[in-house]
Amino acid sequence: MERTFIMIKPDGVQRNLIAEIIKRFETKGFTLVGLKMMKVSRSLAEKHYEVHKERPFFAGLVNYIISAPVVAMVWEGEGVIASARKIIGATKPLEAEPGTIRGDYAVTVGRNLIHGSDAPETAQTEIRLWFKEEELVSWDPTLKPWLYE
Ligand code: DAT
Ligand code: MG
Repeated sequence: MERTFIMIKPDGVQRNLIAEIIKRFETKGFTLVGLKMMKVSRSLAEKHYEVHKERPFFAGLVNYIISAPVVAMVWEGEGVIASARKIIGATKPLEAEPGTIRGDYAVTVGRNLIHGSDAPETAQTEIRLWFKEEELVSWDPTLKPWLYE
């Protein structure tokens, strides 16, 4: 089963959207295998967004991520990496389709509520960066036969 790293960013926490966001992945049929609320250190934020470190928005992005708590999660399921990206919507919320999280609840790219890994390799790297092995819980949802043939 595939796993992906999802983070509710500080604006999602401050805007009381934690439950609404979690609900979308849960009701879709994905399985929560890791969950923690945390204040992100500058070094973790910089590591997480390392690919963007030469971009002009990097400093603002890091300051935003460390400005208030986040909710870090790992979700599991068939095709969860690409599906979560669709549930999240386009990076620029004004271009995100209605029905997506960013399309429904956000306006600007600098406050786009949520992060989701973009590919299998980044999912693996990000899960390792944010979670210790013992923080991830493998379990067998009783609903599974009703979600998968
Ligand atoms: P995504 O979060 O959809 O994977 P990304 O990986 O391209 O998008 O960028 C990471 C984050 O950086 C994004 O969620 C918000 C911020 N960002 C990206 N492009 C930006 C821009 N042009 N101006 C300001 N912030 C930007
Ligand atoms: Mg990205």
